[in-house]
Amino acid sequence: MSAPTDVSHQSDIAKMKTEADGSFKRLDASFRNFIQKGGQFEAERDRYHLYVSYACPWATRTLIVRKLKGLEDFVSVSVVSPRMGTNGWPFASVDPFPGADIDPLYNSQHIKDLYLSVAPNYSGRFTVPVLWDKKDKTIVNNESSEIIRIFNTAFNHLLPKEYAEVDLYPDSLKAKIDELNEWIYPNINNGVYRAGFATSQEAYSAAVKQVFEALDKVEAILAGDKKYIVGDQLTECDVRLWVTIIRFDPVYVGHFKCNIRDIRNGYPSIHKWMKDLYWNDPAFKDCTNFDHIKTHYYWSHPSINPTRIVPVGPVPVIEPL
Ligand SMILES: N[C@@H](CCC(=O)N[C@@H](CS)C(=O)NCC(=O)O)C(=O)O
Repeated sequence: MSAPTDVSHQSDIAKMKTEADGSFKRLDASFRNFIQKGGQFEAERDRYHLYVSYACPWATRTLIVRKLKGLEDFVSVSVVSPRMGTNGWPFASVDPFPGADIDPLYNSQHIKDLYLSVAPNYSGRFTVPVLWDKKDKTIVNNESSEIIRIFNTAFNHLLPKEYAEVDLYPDSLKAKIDELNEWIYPNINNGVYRAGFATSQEAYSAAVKQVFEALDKVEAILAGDKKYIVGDQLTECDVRLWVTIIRFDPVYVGHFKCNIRDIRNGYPSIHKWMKDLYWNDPAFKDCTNFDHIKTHYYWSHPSINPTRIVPVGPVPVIEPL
């Protein structure tokens, strides 16, 4: 038997390289199929499985939308351990962290096993979320922005009216949502990573400036007690931004050096919007696990935090309303 191929350059975040100027570039996701009528992947009850980490903002987007759309019986979920090591994300069978699951389908040890079972020559990173098809035993999609669009519409004909009617990307607001996604993603969602993973002062300084300029813009949008970012209803824009904002004070301020201001003291309107969603909508609170969030970042990036010490604060991790 030949020795297994070494994929540690894909699974070990400590081996990840930045660009020549020290900046971090995120690779595009590889599996981009949709669930749709007449296609390979039809909407069916209990056919799909979602592999997530509570720590990961991209995965948490999909968890929140699954709950907002009442898809619990259609899409089952497994949560990995937050301690992402040299083999990437482990299941509880390898690292029984509280709140982590074993892989109920194949008893995989790591997320990478699923990718390699589908595509033995896969050359990308072994990321979560993964939307998995239990019938064809393959990956449907591993790009959260597309998975939330799938969840928004693909199962509507099978859902009770109250859930079918939830529309996070309504026709009337599409143009505005697209416009906001276009700058919120690079400057805030991915901006904090560009600051945190930078390996040169210049790349870091440029990224952190963009993060705070974009937060200033969001603060202006939410000023005057506005409940939602676009129009007067919850949209995917709220979900996509919220997963980054909820991690900001506990993680990004310290670990990713995004410390010009924090949310609780520096952005009153964003802070209120964030707390409203957390305390008033169970889809947000129930999909948030601060222990997984803090442990993941401070433990999993030894090049940024070699001692792996997880800071105690902020206390409380989220303030009351
Ligand atoms: N484009 C992907 C990005 C997902 C992503 O980067 N996930 C991170 C966790 S926050 C991951 O799994 N990283 C593992 C690695 O890079 O080794 C999405 O939005 O779904």
